[in-house]
Order: sequence, then C-alpha cells, then structure tokens
Amino acid sequence: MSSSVTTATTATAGTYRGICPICGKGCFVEAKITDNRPEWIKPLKGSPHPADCPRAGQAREYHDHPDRLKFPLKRVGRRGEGQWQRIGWEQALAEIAARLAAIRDRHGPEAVQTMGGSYKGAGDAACWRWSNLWGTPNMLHQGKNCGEAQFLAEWAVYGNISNPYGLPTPGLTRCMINWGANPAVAGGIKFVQRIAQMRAMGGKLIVIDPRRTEMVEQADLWLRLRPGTDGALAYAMLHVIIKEQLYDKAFVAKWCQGFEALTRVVERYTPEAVAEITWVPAGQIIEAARMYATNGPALIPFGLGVVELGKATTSAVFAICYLRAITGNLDVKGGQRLIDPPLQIRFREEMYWERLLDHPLRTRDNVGAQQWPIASVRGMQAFRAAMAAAEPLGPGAAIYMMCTAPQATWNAILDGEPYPIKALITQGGNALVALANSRRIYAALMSENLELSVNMDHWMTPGAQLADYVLPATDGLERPMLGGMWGLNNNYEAAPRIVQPLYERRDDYQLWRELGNRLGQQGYWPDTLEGWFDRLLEPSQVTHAQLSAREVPWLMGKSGQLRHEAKGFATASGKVELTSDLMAKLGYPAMPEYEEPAWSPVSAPELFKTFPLVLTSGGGSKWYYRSQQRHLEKMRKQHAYAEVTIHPQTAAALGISERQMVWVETPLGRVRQMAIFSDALHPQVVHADGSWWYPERRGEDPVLFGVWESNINAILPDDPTTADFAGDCNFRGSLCRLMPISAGQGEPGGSPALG
Ligand SMILES: Nc1nc2c(c(=O)[nH]1)N[C@H]1C(S)=C(S)[C@@H](COP(=O)(O)OP(=O)(O)OC[C@H]3O[C@@H](n4cnc5c(=O)[nH]c(N)nc54)[C@H](O)[C@@H]3O)O[C@H]1N2
Ligand SMILES: Nc1nc2c(c(=O)[nH]1)N[C@H]1C(S)=C(S)[C@@H](COP(=O)(O)OP(=O)(O)OC[C@H]3O[C@@H](n4cnc5c(=O)[nH]c(N)nc54)[C@H](O)[C@@H]3O)O[C@H]1N2
Ligand code: SF4
Ligand SMILES: [Mo]
Repeated sequence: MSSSVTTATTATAGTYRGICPICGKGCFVEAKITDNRPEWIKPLKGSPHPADCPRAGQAREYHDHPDRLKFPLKRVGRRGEGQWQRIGWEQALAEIAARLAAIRDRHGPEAVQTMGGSYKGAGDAACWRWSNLWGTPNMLHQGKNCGEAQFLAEWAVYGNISNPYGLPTPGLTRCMINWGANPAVAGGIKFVQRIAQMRAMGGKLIVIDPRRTEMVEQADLWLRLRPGTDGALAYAMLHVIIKEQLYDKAFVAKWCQGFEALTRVVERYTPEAVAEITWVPAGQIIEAARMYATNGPALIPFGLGVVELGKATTSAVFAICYLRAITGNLDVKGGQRLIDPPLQIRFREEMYWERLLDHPLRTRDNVGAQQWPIASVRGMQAFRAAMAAAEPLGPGAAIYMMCTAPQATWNAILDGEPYPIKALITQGGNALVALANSRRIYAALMSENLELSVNMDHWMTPGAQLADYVLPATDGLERPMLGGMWGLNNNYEAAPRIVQPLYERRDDYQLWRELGNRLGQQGYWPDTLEGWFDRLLEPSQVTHAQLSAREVPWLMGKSGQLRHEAKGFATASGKVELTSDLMAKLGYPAMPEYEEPAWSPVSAPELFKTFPLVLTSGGGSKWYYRSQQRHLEKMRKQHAYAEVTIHPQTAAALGISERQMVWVETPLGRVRQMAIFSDALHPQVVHADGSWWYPERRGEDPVLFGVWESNINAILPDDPTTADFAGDCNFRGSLCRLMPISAGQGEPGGSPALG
C-alpha cells in the first residue's frame, strides 16, 4: 500500500483510501480529493480487495452526477405526479415521526413495514435495529430473494450456514460446482483467479447453468439444465452417489440423521427419469455425481440460480445441503466451511433481536408468518431453541429468519389481511423494479390505505416517485464504512468518510437514529455512524478510526476451527438433519421433495401450449449492479437496453432478427426487450434481463422512468402458490412467448398501456 496514503475522517484535500461507492461490495479505492471533491478514484493496489470491475471506473461520475438526490423532498401533488417541495431534514423527520407515532397508536407497531434492498452498507443493519426497537416484525430486504432460502435450509440441516462467499483453496479443493452461480460476473477477478489456480492444481470445475457463462469456458463439465429443475437434478446426483456407494460412510454413520429416509426418497430420481425432467443427458448427471463425490474436498458455493425458482427452490436448496453432507465435504478444509459466529464485533447484541422476540408492544407475528412460518418470529424462536446448546446466541444474521414475504406485505396494504400495514419506510431498495408482479406493488404503493411512504436513496427511482417523502443518502465516499454488517461473515473492512457529504445528504444510519430519538429510543443510538462502529468494535479493542488507519484496514475473524468436531452441529440433535426436525415442527415436510416451478412445461401443460418458451431472468451483468447505475453514460453505452437472449433457430422460426425489439409476454402482460442470439442456449429456453428502468424517461406516473417498458418483474407472478417455503419470488424458471415488434409499434417511452 502506498505510504503517501493518509487517512482521516474529515477529508478536504489529499490522497485517501476508502471504499468504492458504486455497489455494496466494499472494494478498496484510492482517491485524490481536492476541495472535498474526488479528482480521481482508482483501485487501491495491495489492499485486501482492490476495486477491480468496470463499474468502479465510474465512481466519480456516480458521486458527482447531477441527478443524485440532494435535499429532502415532500410530495405536494398526488402520488406519482412528480410535484415536490424541498424541505429541511428537521421538518421531514418531525413529520414522519409524528405520523409513525399516530399509526402505532391506532394500529400497533406492526403496521409499520421497513424495507431495504441488496447489501447497501451499515444503513441496512441500522434499519433492522430500529425495527426491533420499535417492535415491528415486518422487515423486508431484497436479500430475502437472494440467498435466504439457502441460508434457512442450511440452518435447518446443519445448524449453521456455510460461507456464502466460499472460494476454493488451490491445492486442497479438488472439485467445485458453480451451481447457478456466475462468479466471473458476480464476484470479480479474485474469484476467477482462484478458480483458475484450483484448476491448474488439478481441481475439477462443474458448471450447472442454463446459459454458457464465462465459467463454462474453464469447466470440465457443463450441465445445461432446464431452468427451475435443480432440485430434481440434485436428487438424481444423490441417487447415483448412494447407489454407487460413493458417500462418506463414516461421516454419515456418525453425523447424519435421516440417511435411510434419503435412500428411500432418491429411489425414484433415477438419472434416466431426471434426464427427462431437466433436459440434461443421464450420462452427464452420472458423471457430475461421480466427479463431485470422488474428488473431495469439494465445494458448492452459494448460487442465485437455485434460490429464485419459486416453489422449485425448496427441494433444490435442501438436496444440495444433503449432497455436501453425505459426501463428507461439509465443514472440512478446502470444502464447505461453516461460518464462524460474528464475535469480533458486537453485531448480534446491537441488533436487539431479543427485544423484538419479547417486545412489550408487539402482539403479532409478521404478515407472512401464517403462510411461511419459517420466515417469521416464530421461525426464529424455533431456530433459537434448536441451536441453544451449541450456539447460545443463535444465528448472527437472524434477519433472514424473520423477513416478511413481499407478497404478504402488498396484501396487508391492499386488503388489510391478516392485519393492515399503514406505513412503509424504504431505505436502499427498489421494490417496484426488483420484486415480482410490479403492478401489484404499484397498486400497493399508490393505495390510500398506505398512509405514509418514505424512500431514502441516491436517486429518484420509480418507487421513490410514488413516496410521500424522499430523502437523500450519502454514498460510499461520503460515509464511513464497516464491512460484514449483515452478520454473514466474520471479516470486517473499514474505511473513513473521505469526502464530506454534499448538499443535505445524510447517512442512512441518521434516518434511523433521528426517528429512534423522536420515538422512544433515546439512549440507544450513538450520535454518529463512526460512534456506532466504535461501539460495535469494542470486543476487538479497536476504534473505527484506528482500524481505518491500519496499513490493511481489515479485521479478520478467527477461523480454521472445524466446528462440528468440537461441539457437534447446532441442530436439536447435534447432527446433520437430513430429515429436519425443525422443518417438521413448523409444519413443512422434513425432507422436501422436488416440485416443478408454478409455470413450467410439466406443471402447467395447457399454459405451455400458448407460452412455449422456458423463461429465466436476471443473471448478473458486469456493467450494472441489479437495478443500479442506469444513469452512468459509460455503462449505458455498453448495454443500453434490456436484452432477451434466445437461440437463433427459435428466433428464425419466430421471424426475429438480432437486435430487433421483441415483446416478452406471459399471462400477466408483456414488456419490450432487445433480442440477442446465443446458440449455446437450449432452443426452448430464453434469458431476459432483470430489473430494468430508464432514468432518462419521464418520471411522472404513468411512465415512472419506463418501469413498465422492459422490466421482466412487471410480468412475473407473485401469488403465494408460486413461492418457496419462505415466500421468496419466482424470478427464474417460468414460461413466456416472444413476438417481434415491427417498426412503428411499441415505441419506447413506456406506459402501463404497453402491457
Ligand atoms: N427478475 C429478477 N428480479 C430480481 C433478480 C433477478 O435475478 N431477476 N435479482 C434479485 C436480487 S438477487 C436482488 S439482491 C434484488 C435487488 O433489489 P434492490 O436491492 O431493491 O435493488 P438494487 O438495484 O440493488 O438497489 C436498490 C436501490 O438502492 C439504492 N442505493 C444504493 N446504495 C444506497 C445507499 O447507500 N443508501 C440508500 N439509501 N440507497 C442506496 C439504489 O440507488 C437503488 O435505487 O433484485 C432482485 N430482483
Ligand atoms: N456485476 C454484478 N455483480 C453482482 C450483481 C450484479 O447485479 N452485477 N449482483 C449481486 C447480487 S445482489 C447477488 S445476489 C449476487 C448473485 O451472484 P450469482 O449467484 O452468481 O447470481 P447471478 O449472476 O444472478 O445468476 C447466476 C446464474 O444463474 C443462472 N440461472 C438462471 N436460471 C437458472 C436455473 O434455473 N438453474 C440454475 N442452476 N441456474 C440458473 C444464470 O444463467 C446465471 O448465470 O451477485 C452480486 N454481484
Ligand atoms: S462496483 Fe462494486 S464490485 Fe465493482 S469495484 Fe466497486 S464495490 Fe467493488
Ligand atoms: Mo442479490
């Protein structure tokens, strides 16, 4: 690291190191600041993870962009009309607090729903902390759809989660399955290099993905499955491994509960039967099973391709848990390591999960609890009871266990069932773009039943446009940083505030602190985010400023300990529960079997006649982080418009030429995307970009920055029958049809009429 680098909490001029402000990954940058403005920002070489992706190059444009929110705004016209009045923070906070208090008096604390998005820094944790102190179990963040199902399955089966950012250990890891994961795009250069090193040292790579991703180029074996059929595939691999006696008999005998039940269940998932379901040849299924089972230690990291399949997710996440366990790859070096509790920082205590479980005002569980009890306060209590012996503090990231299913929130707003939600505070989330069935979300956000809607963001988004108050948040240069704030890992990077916030932007933390102080939480909130970080860091006896000033500002958790050998697994039985007592207790099958997605050629054959293509969506793009960065010119030059990828033969049969605009249509309507060809796709499968909006379009309703134009979520279903065991959305594994748009039809601009 360059010795000329200095650190400070109040920078105005000099060269500083901090965190790339673009997405929540916390990569390190070096920035030259003059007059409190970044002159240049570049990757910080020699740091634990220097910013290394194309988006980072646009950090200055992001920070300086004229469209960034600058001041608090209050709606003065109708919702969506775009009539805003600039107000001060004092007025905004006082009015919001007064309305929240009135709602609590009339409807209880549960009538307030808080909502966030994918990881956005410490503001997310501050939101959960506030929600717990306030007494609402209605918390939702978009991580609900990106990993929750896998984490809940791991907690149920292993009593802990495996490292979600699992990297292979070259020389040790002998096989890795990128199962619905594309680390070349999602994880960055470090992941790709590590996998290449693993392969150079003899490790095998299997990719399970309907698309020929960058990782397929390196792979020994690629299974191009029909989207949504991962659960059947995993059970077929278990079938082969058990039939051929390739499992770890000693581990199974000593540590697994329910192996006999598994043996019975896998019986019918023969490679031949599952080849019909998955469209993967039986020979490849057998080869993948053998390769994985006979090349330990082996690793199957977190992958979004298996957790966004709606009801088909449930069997997929459980069966993958079984695969790792019975092959003896669980909690071994070079294999599937379990995470260490986040004890370096006072994360769990500061979240006040305890307080929510026993809150004096809260009398009701979250609005999705009846349908999806695993994702509720009751579910959390069941987990805690099961874990009591091994992990008295319970899981770190308990938010994953209490997260409200989004469709339940929209019902509670629109129909008042099971009880009304009257206020929504969104911080760092773009629900109208990011969650399924956007029209229902639109109806909820526009509903008069929703008495208060607040949105804190960097930009005016389609959802913010429908809010009553819009609040401007600081970005990653304007605020200090402490990594690991979702409680999912035990390493914490730190960085100071390297420029003072511009205009009237505030840290997300301050929204929650200020509301808390006005609403009975006095004494709970340190004055500054830095002050809160200091409190969190006390167990490590370092302040945030000291940590940020270190040569490597990185607090490493203790690891290297294999957890089960010392204490057993943190389940009620102390074993890996292939048949989960906790699931059974909550009314679910103890060993969930494969179910098709709600709309599939098998589950909905009539629908398949009119919607004859299998649709998947949302594989990451290197130019964008989910719905973000659409304002940045360089990114838009690379990928200007939402794209749908199809096989050229299919396109030819439909009269579609490359780069032509097409309608992507489902029973819920249609959106426009640009056709791109790939002959590596199965001819009956298409992939549509997820989460598109166009900030250059009009913001006012009904255009709402083109949210109806190309956003695939506008036409994906969200009724409860489509969801998995925790109520997650069905983004991948669906049905659609395509139609070319002839010139002059379906002009861009976007309105609900387009559907
Ligand atoms: N069809 C389909 N839909 C999907 C997916 C898919 O694969 N297919 N993927 C899903 C996944 S994995 C995820 S995680 C979700 C993402 O869903 P979201 O998290 O809702 O979407 P993002 O685009 O990540 O960011 C939401 C908003 O946060 C704002 N923001 C960024 N940083 C900050 C900050 O520091 N403070 C504040 N206050 N705001 C900030 C951004 O400007 C943006 O408007 O989308 C899901 N939706
Ligand atoms: N550059 C960039 N990086 C990101 C993000 C981003 O938007 N851009 N998003 C971040 C977020 S929020 C998340 S959650 C992570 C996710 O990171 P990953 O887990 O790698 O997820 P994705 O790239 O969304 O999808 C992985 C793969 O799933 C495949 N897939 C689609 N349908 C199916 C299916 O039915 N079965 C299987 N097996 N595979 C399927 C897609 O083709 C895709 O290649 O990435 C993070 N990193
Ligand atoms: S955009 Fe995200 S992944 Fe890329 S360097 Fe910045 S923080 Fe890291
Ligand atoms: Mo995500």
